[in-house]
Amino acid sequence: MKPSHIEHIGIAVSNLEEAIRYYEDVMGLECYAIEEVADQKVRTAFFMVGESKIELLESTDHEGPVGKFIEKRGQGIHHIAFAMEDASKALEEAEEKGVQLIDRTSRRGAEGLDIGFLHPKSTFGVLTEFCSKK
Ligand code: CMX
Repeated sequence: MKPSHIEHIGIAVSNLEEAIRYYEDVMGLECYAIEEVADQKVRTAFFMVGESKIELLESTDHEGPVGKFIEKRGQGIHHIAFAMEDASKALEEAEEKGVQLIDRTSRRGAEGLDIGFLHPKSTFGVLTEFCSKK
């Protein structure tokens, strides 16, 4: 298992529109998609930076993962997502190496990608996502 690149960095924000304005006006990036991911209880906005992306995450439910994160820790970097050949297989391999998983198999995430998470308790405090296009 080896990631090809950082697919995206997820950033938890309280107000998606305000954060989009910052990335557009100050950073000069273009928001190319806004998408609600009901399953994850978030609204997302995407910006390309080279071959990686910034994914802004606004919670749609204070009991959802991003709602709870902001309540406990405030806005900020929420997760790092690595592009893998096959997210399900990568999850399986990580588990074999003793990593605690959040998802045992991949599920459908934003942009139609297959995604799955490793638990931050097992990854030095960084919520880690695997993504693949399959
Ligand atoms: N990064 C690092 N640590 C985190 C974290 C994060 N994003 N989210 C929670 N934690 C830590 C908490 O600080 C807490 O630590 P302590 O026990 O030391 O206080 C611990 O994990 C448990 O946190 P919690 O608030 O009780 O939350 P839960 O255990 O209910 O859930 C987690 C935590 C990571 C399992 C859950 O957020 C999850 O399943 N995340 C994966 C899905 C997700 O985040 N989806 C949103 C993004 C979707 C997308 O990209 O489209």
